[in-house]
Amino acid sequence: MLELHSMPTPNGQKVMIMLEECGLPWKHVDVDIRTGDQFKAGHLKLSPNNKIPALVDPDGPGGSYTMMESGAILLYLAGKTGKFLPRSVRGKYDVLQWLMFQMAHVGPMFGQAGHFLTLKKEEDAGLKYARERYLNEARRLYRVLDNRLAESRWIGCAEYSIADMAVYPWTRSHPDRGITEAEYPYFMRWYRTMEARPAVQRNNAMAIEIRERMTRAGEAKPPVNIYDTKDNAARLGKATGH
Ligand SMILES: N[C@@H](CCC(=O)N[C@@H](CS)C(=O)NCC(=O)O)C(=O)O
Repeated sequence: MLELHSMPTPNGQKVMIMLEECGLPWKHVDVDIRTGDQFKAGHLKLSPNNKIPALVDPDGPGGSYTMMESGAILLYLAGKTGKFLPRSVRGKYDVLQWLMFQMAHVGPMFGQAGHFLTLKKEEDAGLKYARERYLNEARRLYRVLDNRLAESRWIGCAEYSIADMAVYPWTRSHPDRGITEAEYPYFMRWYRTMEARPAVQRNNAMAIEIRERMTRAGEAKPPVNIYDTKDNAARLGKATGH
């Protein structure tokens, strides 16, 4: 059975949606990044960059196969099942462009916007600059998505694909970024279509369940601040003997 070593953050959820869409048997192995599970030796073997998600396929190419990087995992599952990545050369490269767009822009920029906007710190000029920079960039990226969805029913191409699955979980916080039906109507139409999909609904319900289970399991453990980059570098160094 496929194992997803993860936590239901947007990067974890995009793989959960794909696994559900493909109807593959899989299980979630909880990796709580709030209590430092990503720095454990067992997880670092699967994901040397100390991040979730990681996938273990016991029935992979040449035997058991492990993977990090959510975009690569989506491509792997699309290759394994022959689903959600068009066979036509044009369609395939259309989807790849938009998958890369998600990985290079939507994920990192929305992530930074979320970080700075929710940072509990007295606002100074530096924090104001960071908040404005990433919020503006997030809203610009929503504009790119809205423009794309004005001309294409789905993000990657004319069919539902891994590009849609990659973008959706990142956009669940769109109300907090001031994204409205009036200003982003094509994005909102797509978003509703995504939410009507049974696999997406199963993901959303599982994400709550898994997060609650992980919160209960982590209650007694000391927290790790994933934004403390100095501490995180030291943890990685210690875990890998450097
Ligand atoms: N590009 C990576 C990003 C993965 C990533 O940033 N994961 C975050 C959670 S969404 C994480 O594991 N953070 C833990 C840490 O930074 O220690 C992917 O798409 O898989």
